[in-house]
Amino acid sequence: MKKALITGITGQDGAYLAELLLEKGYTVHGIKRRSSLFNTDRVDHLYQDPHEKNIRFKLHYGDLSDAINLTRIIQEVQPDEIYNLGAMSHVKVSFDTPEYTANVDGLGTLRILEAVRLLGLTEKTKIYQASTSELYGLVQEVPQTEKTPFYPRSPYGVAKLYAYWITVNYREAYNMFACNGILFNHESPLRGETFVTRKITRATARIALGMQETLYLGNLDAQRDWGHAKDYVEAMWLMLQQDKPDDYVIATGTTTTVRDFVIKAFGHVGVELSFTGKGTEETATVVACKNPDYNIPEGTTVVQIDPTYHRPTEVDLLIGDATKCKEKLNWAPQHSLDELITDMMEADLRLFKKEKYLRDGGHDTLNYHE
Ligand code: NDP
Ligand code: GDR
Repeated sequence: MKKALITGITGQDGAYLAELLLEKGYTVHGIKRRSSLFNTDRVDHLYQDPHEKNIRFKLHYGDLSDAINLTRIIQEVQPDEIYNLGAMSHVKVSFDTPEYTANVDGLGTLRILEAVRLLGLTEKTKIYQASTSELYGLVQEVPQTEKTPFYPRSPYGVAKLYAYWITVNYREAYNMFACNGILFNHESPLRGETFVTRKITRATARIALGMQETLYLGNLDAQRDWGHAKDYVEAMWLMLQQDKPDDYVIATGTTTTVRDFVIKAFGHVGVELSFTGKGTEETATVVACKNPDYNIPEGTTVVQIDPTYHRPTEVDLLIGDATKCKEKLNWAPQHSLDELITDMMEADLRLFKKEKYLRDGGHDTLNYHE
């Protein structure tokens, strides 16, 4: 039975990957951070009581900024595969916390590689590094391939650039099985609430249900190659099942603006939008509401721009060419963008219908101060 260690197991990808590996018969170990509130919502359904026999899912307290802790966990677990998914993963927030982001996203990767090397596990342990299309940054070439030059545009992108190259370097210097998956944006109902897709699907559901009036966004012109996280974790696993370590782009090959994502999300609840105005004056108003379950009057402004969400330097256009991955790993995305949006919208509608039901019945919040 293979053993996997996942950093970032409490995040979107960590949760889907843990499910996939358990299905494949792995024992899964994950690193979670100590937090003053529970932070394991996404993997609670996988939890096993540590008092049971033959535990196949185990969480360890740890942090990518703590080399001693990482080394101890790796020594204890002796993993066949490490998936380094842990990161401060929000591009805009990385401008506010650049040093922390460099430490966790950049040096965190070094700590994992160095622990494996010092523990003498280079022959045994394969490593997956969560690299990103943010490495491409300023557009040099479209679509982007494994050979497109990097030009990151945020402290997050720069930290991930270090992580990318240190992974390549350890592979070449110490003959380690270490791979970079250069993953383009991937989303799901488990996506963090402050990433743009989830922010849009949550707000659309809440506006449709009469729980929110306005969705405030930043740059509507940004174009992203959005896939489904469920498909992308499969590609991570495939990379570590090959005879030789390598780096791969994982993408759908189609790109969409943030504005069009908004139009599609509102379309899901039968609401047709019209965008007017330019720059920070741009707004979206309701032209028609065709679903009798939702009652948003024509002419209601539902989207406005808030410059707070603009980034000091932006990545304008991402579109990936995953030909290498298709040819070598026989991988292709299974979900279209419309299917992804349906999945996310349905999940958020369910979530907020439940919240509205509780709120209308006066049972919505637990107030600890009463
Ligand atoms: P999430 O933000 O959902 O999850 C990040 C995970 O990292 C969480 O489990 C988080 O813990 C953990 N983490 C954060 N800081 C630390 C730390 N200091 N030490 C240990 N763990 C930490 O990200 P995703 O699941 O979306 O992404 C997974 C990885 O893939 C990330 O490295 C991301 O940068 C990268 N990536 C993501 C893409 C995407 O579109 N989703 C595309 C390309 C790359 P906690 O739950 O406690 O916050
Ligand atoms: P990104 O994802 O920066 O591509 O990084 P995000 O969803 O945050 O932004 C995508 C694009 O939407 C624009 N945008 C907004 N973004 C957010 N978050 N909030 C807004 O209100 C908003 N309005 C417009 C952004 O400017 C941007 O152009 C994600 C993360 O998962 C990274 O960890 C990962 O490496 C990359 O995807 C690939």
